[in-house]
Amino acid sequence: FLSSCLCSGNQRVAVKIVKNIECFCEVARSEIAVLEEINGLDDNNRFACVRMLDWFDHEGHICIVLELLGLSTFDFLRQNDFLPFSVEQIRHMAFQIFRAVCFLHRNKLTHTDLKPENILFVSSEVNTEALVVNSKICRRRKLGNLDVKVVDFGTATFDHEHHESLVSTRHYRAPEVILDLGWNQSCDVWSLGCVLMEFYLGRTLFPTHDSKEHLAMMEKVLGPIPPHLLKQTRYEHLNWEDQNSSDDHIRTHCQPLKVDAERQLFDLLGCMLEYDVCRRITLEEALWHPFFSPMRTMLKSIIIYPPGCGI
Ligand SMILES: *[C@@H]1O[C@H](CO)[C@@H](O)[C@H](O)[C@H]1NC(C)=O
Ligand SMILES: CC(=O)N[C@H]1CO[C@H](CO)[C@@H](O)[C@@H]1O
Repeated sequence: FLSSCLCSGNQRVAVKIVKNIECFCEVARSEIAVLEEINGLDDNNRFACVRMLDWFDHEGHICIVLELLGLSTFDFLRQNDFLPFSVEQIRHMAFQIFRAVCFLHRNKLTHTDLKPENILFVSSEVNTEALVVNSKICRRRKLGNLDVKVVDFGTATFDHEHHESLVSTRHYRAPEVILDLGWNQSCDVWSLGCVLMEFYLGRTLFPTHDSKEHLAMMEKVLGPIPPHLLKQTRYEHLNWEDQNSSDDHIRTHCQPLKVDAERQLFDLLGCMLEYDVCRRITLEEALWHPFFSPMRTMLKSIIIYPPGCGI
């Protein structure tokens, strides 16, 4: 439950008020610990993770005071009739998100719940522009500032902590989580692959609420799941052909990735949506992918950056 208020000093902040129920309090306490740790490691605010300003207990409700941010990327897409973001916009947002999450990974954390709802614009100032789509004029809301931040660290998990077997919101859940093979930082990479696809398509890549259908959709879009991964699970064979209604749903909603259009973006997405975690790209590697060359060139003209998430 999130609300904003006017606090002393006239600084507008966001206050996350947590229901006075034990399981929610536990998540909130965990979020506070994570935010204290990662904010403390980033004194100069170089990485796009939300800043916690304070926290307190109000009659048993834990309240977390956070910097006030703008709309989530999900709400923006929704208010914009699900018109996709341009590749340039995706590049700009992805670079910030990847640096932020790579920073978490370097510090032995996995976010586990990356999705458009948890990526917020820093400012929601919008202009409206008119553009012609299919010879009709439509109005598109256009953001003045594409800077984003990652929020919601309630389920972020340190390497040494217990790893819940089921993590992530359905559409962004990695195959190793669905197949119960264990997970680490790579599950964030998968989720971010789905998020970028959603930015590109304007709609979710895998629109489903069922694990088996979810795996079938992955196969439709990305090709067959390697048998050695399935062998370790209760999903012995994925024989989708004898499925009925679900098959139509998959056919209408999932098309194989078209690689030609935006070659570098899709090459990067292919490396992120890799079934086998041993072969999946890490975010540190992803930041050096040619897709981000324009961002690096821009930065290099200002300062020489060390390799890794520091770029
Ligand atoms: C995650 O697990 C896979 C498979 O065990 C391993 O190859 C990879 O290096 C791990 N990634 C991290 C960041 O620990
Ligand atoms: C014959 C057959 O496979 N029927 C299935 C059709 O789909 C529904 C819903 O997914 C299943 O419950 C049936 O068993």
